[in-house]
Amino acid sequence: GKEKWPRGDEKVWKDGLRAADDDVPSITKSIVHHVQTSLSRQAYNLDDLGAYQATALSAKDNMLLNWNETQLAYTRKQPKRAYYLCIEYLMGRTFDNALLNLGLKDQYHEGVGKLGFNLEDLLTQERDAALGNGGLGRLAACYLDSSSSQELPVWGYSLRYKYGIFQQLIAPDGSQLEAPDPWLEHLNPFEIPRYDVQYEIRFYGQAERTADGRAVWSGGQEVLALAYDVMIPGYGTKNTNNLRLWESKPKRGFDLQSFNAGDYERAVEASNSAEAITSVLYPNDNTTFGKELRLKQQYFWTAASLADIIRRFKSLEKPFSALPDYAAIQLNDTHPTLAIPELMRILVDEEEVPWNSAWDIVTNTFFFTNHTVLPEALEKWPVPLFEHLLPRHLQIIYDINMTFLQSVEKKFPGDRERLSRMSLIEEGFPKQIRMAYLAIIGSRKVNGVAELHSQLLKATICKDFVEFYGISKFGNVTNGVTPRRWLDQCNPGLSALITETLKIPKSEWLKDLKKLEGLIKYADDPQFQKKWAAVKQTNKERLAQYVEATLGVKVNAKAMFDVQVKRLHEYKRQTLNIFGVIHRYFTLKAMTPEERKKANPRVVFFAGKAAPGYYIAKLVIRLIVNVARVVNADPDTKDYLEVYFLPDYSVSLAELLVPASNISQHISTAGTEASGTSNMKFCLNGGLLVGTVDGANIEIGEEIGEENVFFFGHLTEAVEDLRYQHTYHPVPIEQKCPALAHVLNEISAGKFGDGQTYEPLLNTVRHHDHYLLTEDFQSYIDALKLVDEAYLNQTTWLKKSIITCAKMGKFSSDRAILDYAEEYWSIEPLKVE
Ligand code: NBG
Repeated sequence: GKEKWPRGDEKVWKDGLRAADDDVPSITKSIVHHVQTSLSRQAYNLDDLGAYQATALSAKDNMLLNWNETQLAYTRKQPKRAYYLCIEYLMGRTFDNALLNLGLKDQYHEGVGKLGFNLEDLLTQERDAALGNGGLGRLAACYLDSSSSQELPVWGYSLRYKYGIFQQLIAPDGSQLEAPDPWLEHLNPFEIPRYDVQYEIRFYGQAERTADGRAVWSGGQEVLALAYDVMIPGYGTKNTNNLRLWESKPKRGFDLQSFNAGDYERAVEASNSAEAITSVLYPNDNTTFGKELRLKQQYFWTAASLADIIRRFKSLEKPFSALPDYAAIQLNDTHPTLAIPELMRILVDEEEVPWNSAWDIVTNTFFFTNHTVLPEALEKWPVPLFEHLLPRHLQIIYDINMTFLQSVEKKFPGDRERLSRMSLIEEGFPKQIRMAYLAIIGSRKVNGVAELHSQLLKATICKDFVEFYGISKFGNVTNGVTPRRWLDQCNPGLSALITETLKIPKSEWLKDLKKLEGLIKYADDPQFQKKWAAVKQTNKERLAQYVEATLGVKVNAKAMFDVQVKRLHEYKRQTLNIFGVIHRYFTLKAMTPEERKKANPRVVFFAGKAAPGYYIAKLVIRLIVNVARVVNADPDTKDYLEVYFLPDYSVSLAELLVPASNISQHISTAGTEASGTSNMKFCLNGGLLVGTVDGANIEIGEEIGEENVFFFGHLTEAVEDLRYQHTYHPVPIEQKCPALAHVLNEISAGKFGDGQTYEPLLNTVRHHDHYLLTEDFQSYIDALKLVDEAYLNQTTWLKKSIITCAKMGKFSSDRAILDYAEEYWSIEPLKVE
C-alpha cells in the first residue's frame, strides 16, 4: 500500500509552504533574513556580492514554491514528459531573467533600493553559467525557457562542469590566452544539491555474455553521479521545469587498502580520477576531439540520466512497453547517443525484456537532432578505446548492427556497398563507431535545424537512411530564440516602446511573437521612427560605455555599428570580414579628406573564442587585434573607421551587443552554417542582416522580405563545383580576385605587424581556399557598399529596421518547442494552478 501523504496535519504543512510573498515589505524581510541566516553576515559589512547572494536566495524561495508545485503536478497527473539531453547548456546569468519571468523585477528593484543597494549593480555580480561553447548550448537554454513558458513537461539533463568555457584574455602581441573559469568559487544561489539522488556508474571491466542476448557487466571502476537541480521559471506562469546536472564523485572517498598500506597518493588517485569526469567542459565547437575522458563524460551523463528516467518510470508501475507513452528522450546532437545502447542494456540485461521488444521500446522513445553537416564534427569513436571503456555497450552495438544490416540486405539484396556505407562500424585501422548512424537508427524521428540544413542532411548524411526508412522519418524544426531574454531582458527600451505601440500587455506579445506584426503599420510613421532610433542610440551608448570601461577607448557611438560575434571558425569566415575591413581602410586612405567626408562612418566589432587547439582560428584573432591597432591609430581614417575585438565573449556580453547593432554579419560559406541563432537575435532587435544564403538567414529573408536583407555570395549548389575547380584547375588569386590579393600581400608585407606570423592563415586562402573567400570577396564588398548607401537614408533604413523586427515572430523558440512537442515528442501542456 502507498504511504499517506503528507504525514501529520496537512494544514500545518500547507501553511508552512508560504515563504517570501511578492510584496515589497516581505521581499525586504526575506533578503534581510538571508543576509543574517543563509550568509551569516550583517548589514554593516554587506558588499554588493553579499547583497546579490541574499537577494538571489530570496528570489529563489519564490521559484522553489513554483518548482515544487510543478513537480508535484507532474507526479500526480503523470503526463508524458520529454527529456532534453544536451552536453552543453549556455545559460548565462539567471537572476534578471528569473525576476522578469516571475514578474517581480519592479518589486525587487524597490525592495533592494530600500536596503541601500541598486538592483542593476547586484545583477552584474552574478557570474555567467557558461556550460557551453556556442549556438548548440545556447539553443538548449532557450528551449528550456520556452518549455516552461509554454507549460510543457520537459526536463533538461547535462553535466555540472566545475569549469565552464575558458576565459579569454588577449596577450600583448594580440593572441588569445586561456584561463580557467572557476564559476563555482562563490555560492551559486540557483542550484540545489540533491544528496538523495545518486547513481553508481560503471566503466571498464568485463562483459560476459549469458543467454538470450544478455550479458553480465562487472568489475572496472565505479563512480557516483550526484544530482544538482537548476530551476527554470516560465514566463508569466507558475510552471517551473528542471535542469538536472550531474557531478561525479568517488564511490569510496579513499582506497582503504592503499591508505592502510601507507600509500596515501595512490589512495587519492581513484578519487581524483572520479572527480575529473565533470571537471571541465571541452572547449570545441563544431569539431570532435576523440579523447577518452570525453567519452567518459558522455557515458557518465547518459547513464545517470537514464537511471533517473527509468527510476521515475518504474514508480508508475507500468509494463516497460509503456515507456514511450510516458517518456520522449531528445538526443541533442550525437553526444548523448550512448543512451541508445545504455537503454538496451538496462532493458535486456537488468530488466530481462526480450531483445526485440527492447529495441521497439528504444526506437519509440528516442528522437535525434543533427546540428551540423561539417565532416570534422561527425562523431566517431575508435573501437579499441570504446571496447576498453564500455565493453558491454560494444557488444550491444554489434548486435544492433547485425540485425540492422540484415534488414538492409533484405530490402536491397546483394547491394554490398550499401551495407558497408550504412554499417555502424566503419572499416579501417582502427575500426570506428559511427555515432550519427546509431542515433538515426535508434530514434523514432530525425531532424535538422533549418530548412536548408534539413534538406542537405537528407541529401548527404541521411541519404541511405531516407531510402531505407522512407522520407517521413526525417523532418525539420527551424531553431528559435527566447524573446524574453533576447528582447525584453536585453533591450528594455525597445520592449517598452513595442508594448506602448501595440497597446497590448507585454505578456501577450512576448508569448505570441507574431503579434509584433502590429508594428508594421507604424514603419513609416516619423514619430515612431524617431523613438525607434532613440532606443537604438541609447543601446549603442550603453555598449560604448562598456568598451570604454573594459578597453579604455572612446567609441564613436554616432557611427554605424557593425557586429560579428560568434565562435572563431574558418567556415564562419571572420576572415572575410577582417579582409573587408582592411580593404575599406585602404580605400579610405586613398581618398582626399574631402572625399572621405562623404563616407559612412563605421565601427566594426568582433568577439568570439577560438578552440585552444585551433591554430588558424587563433591567428585570425591575432590579425583582427593587430589590424585594429593600426587602423584605430590612424588620424586620417579615425573618424570613418574603428575596429575592436572585445575579449571574452559571453552570453552577458551578447546581451549588450545584440541590441546595439545597426548591422550584423552572418557570412558562412553557403551550406556550412546549419542554422545560426544570433542572426535571429540581432534581427529581433532591429539590426539589419548582412549574410550569405545559408542556414536560417534564408528563412529570415523569406519572412522579412529580401529587400530588407543584404544577401551576397555563391549559393550552396555552386559550392561543390567551385571547390572542385579550386583543387583541379586553380587560378592564381591575383587573377581571381585582385582586391583580395592586394589585402593579403599587404598583410604579408608587415602592414599589421610581422607578416610572417600570418603566412599559414593567408595560405589557406591562397591555396585551395576551401571556404571560398576568393569567390565571395567581391560580392561581399559590393554588399557592404549597398549597406553604406542604404544607411545614408535614415528614413528608409529605420523602416527596414522596424519591419525586420516586426516579422521575426517565426523565430521565437516557443514556436520551435511547440513543434517538437507536437510533431516529435507527443507531449501536451500541463498548466500548474
Ligand atoms: C551548431 C550550428 C549552428 C546552429 C546550432 C544550434 C553545433 C554542432 N552546431 O548553426 O553550427 O545554430 O548548432 O542548432 O554546435
